[in-house]
Amino acid sequence: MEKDRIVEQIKDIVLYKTGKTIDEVSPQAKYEASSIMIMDDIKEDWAKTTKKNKDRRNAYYFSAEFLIGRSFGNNILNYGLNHEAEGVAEELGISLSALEEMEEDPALGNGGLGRLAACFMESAATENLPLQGYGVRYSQGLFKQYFNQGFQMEEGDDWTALGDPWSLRKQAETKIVNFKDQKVLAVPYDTPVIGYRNKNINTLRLWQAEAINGFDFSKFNNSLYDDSMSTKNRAEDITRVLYPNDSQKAGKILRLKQQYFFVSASIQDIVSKYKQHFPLDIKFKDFSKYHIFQLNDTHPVMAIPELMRLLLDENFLSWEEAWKITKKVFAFTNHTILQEAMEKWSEDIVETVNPRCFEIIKEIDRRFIAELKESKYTNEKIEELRIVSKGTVRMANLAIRTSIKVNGVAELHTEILKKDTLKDWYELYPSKFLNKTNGITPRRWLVYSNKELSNYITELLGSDDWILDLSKLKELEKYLDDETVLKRINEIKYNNKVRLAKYIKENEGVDIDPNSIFDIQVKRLHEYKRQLLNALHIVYLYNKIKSNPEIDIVPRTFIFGGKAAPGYFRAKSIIKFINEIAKLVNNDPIVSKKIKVVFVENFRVSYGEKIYPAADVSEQISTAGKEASGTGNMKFMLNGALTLGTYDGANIEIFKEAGEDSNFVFGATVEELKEIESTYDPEQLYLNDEVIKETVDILKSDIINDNGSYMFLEIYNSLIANKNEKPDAYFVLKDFHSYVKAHEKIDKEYRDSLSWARKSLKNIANAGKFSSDRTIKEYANEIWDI
Ligand code: BZD
Repeated sequence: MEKDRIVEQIKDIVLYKTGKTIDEVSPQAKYEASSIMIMDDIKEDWAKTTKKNKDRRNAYYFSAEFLIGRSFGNNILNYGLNHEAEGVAEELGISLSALEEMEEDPALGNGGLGRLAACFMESAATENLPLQGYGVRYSQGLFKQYFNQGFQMEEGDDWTALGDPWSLRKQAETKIVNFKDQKVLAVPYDTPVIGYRNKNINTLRLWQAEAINGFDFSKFNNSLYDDSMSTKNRAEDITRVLYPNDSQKAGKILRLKQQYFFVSASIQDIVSKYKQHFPLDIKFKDFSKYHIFQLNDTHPVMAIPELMRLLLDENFLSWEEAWKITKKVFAFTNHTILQEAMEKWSEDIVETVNPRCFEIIKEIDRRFIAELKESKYTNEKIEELRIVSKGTVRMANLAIRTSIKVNGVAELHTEILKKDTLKDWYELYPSKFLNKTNGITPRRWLVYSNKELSNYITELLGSDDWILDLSKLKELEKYLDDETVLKRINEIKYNNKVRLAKYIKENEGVDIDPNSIFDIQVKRLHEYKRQLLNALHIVYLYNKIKSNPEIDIVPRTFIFGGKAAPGYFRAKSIIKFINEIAKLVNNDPIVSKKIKVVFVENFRVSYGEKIYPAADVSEQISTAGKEASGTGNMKFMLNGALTLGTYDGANIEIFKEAGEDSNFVFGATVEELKEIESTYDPEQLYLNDEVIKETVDILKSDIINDNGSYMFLEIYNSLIANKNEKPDAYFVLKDFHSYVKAHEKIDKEYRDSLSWARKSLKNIANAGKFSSDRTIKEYANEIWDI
């Protein structure tokens, strides 16, 4: 029997690794052995896929982040071992979920951009598309967050401390990366990306920096211990940490070194494999037939000069020959319109990282300008488009100039790029621009994380085909008026809420009631995402309940999660503010009967897997025009939450698919904001509006306490700064009343549980568009031609 075979194999691995029998070892050892068993099981399919892909055109996803989440449960599901899994675990003397909890989340990404890369990899493997990932193996992932007196604290995340059974070190394929001031080894670690039930297994290759002559023994023997370690440390520093900024350029030389490190190793890897495979093509005439590189934001853009360098200096092509190839093999995705996130490097930093690449960038720029002058472009326009200007290298310009396609990540976002942010570029290259609305993988975000709902969908549709074709969910609409189905939808949601409540009790120590509305905002902390608006609404409710304890409202639990960049003071202040509100509300004997607030610590992929299935309301409340797409919004929708959202990013497409009447739309549109931008005066709103004043004033009161940090006063000032100062760019007060109204509508509509369930089902049924399978097929057909 399959189960017995697996159990025997795992016991064997345990014995080999520890010299002990299964009942003598820790849960960690059982998890490790089980993972190794899976890696062993898949090895032939993995090798086969690698071999098959060698002869094909491949796409390469170049990304500084792959937020893959835990592998164990997902691999069991995708490889089709899930029917045996519970039974196997039992034979090992442990539960399956206890095994799963042994795994650290590889926190190799900040948020949406990194998680998108992971969803794309899974979808491509599932769709049999040859897509390989290339990135960085950070030894310290994104910091772990905990709270001390409500303040965010950070600690290191040594995610491989107990080993990493999901990657294989490929020592023999090590490369050398040259910087101006040092040379380091790039050692690849390969992780399998297993397609759903198709035996197709692509590869995610992450590079780790190591010293060439790691340790200087002569120095050590002369008791110069610190010195002897320094070369080693300086090399390892390059891949030591993931920069925790998700919306601010890092500007540090080490960051550009990281970027150059991984793209140099990747391009070298790909070029050398090409030469092995086609030894006669010394002019690289067919290189562009076999390769297309997707640049995930500007972080991997140094790949462009690096490819030129390899073709010119190491393979002796002429500039014209090299440029012709380079111009055909890159495509670029933009994820933000926030100016402060746009990467611009000072010339001397680029020069210090790699002088030859800097020279090449300048030459690309020089030729580009000559071309523009030729086409009678004005000096002003040319200045806009230049790659190197005023002492800085603009990475987005280099990417757009070189790429065959440039895409935004939701319809609105792409329109803003074309009409506004990248207007001049769109005029120059209209046919380069296209939209690719983001998506999420339904395997991890529904089948794996919400088994009860997933099984029920299969039961209703009579087959599980929908897992590979999410548009089939549309057929669920025939049950919109079926009371039995609607009741079952509510029951499943309730069960998920019970599970989450238990987990929150264990991990945060807070009691929450599964009968209350679970109203959830989980995402990175940022002013544009407006966690502050959510917080102020809670203050508003608090005041209301205080002045009228008998007030009739449906009990609500407000759940927050998300990390602030350690250097982002305002974002950290907002966390402290929410934690203070939580303390105030939860400790008030009357208020806490109606509302509760909890900010969960260390939100990450594995926490998300427990949270999304339990949400009634999904908070997607960014200032219109600021959130490029959002992907959390899609995870909530697929799990049956109703969206409370602005007309922003992919929310707009969610409303379009599921209908505005199944969701709660509020707030000013991009156009409306544009109109009032120059005259907006929040101070007047504050002074002339009793409700707003009373709500905002809590920041100045002694009801809550910022422990002398002045954080709350600083938030207060930022909210009401008038039009002659620096008025709030995120229009929190502007949207406040509209937001309050939308919440009142939620309160009203939740009382009719069948009608709520119908809206929930409507959302599930119309989530098909947001499968990353759809997105990745669009990339494959319209950009990559694979
Ligand atoms: O990318 C996010 C956007 O903010 C979301 O709207 C969008 O849905 C996702 C996926 O397209 N951007 C990021 O997550 N950006 C970063 O994490 C990041 C990381 C390093 C430097 C700059 C930005």
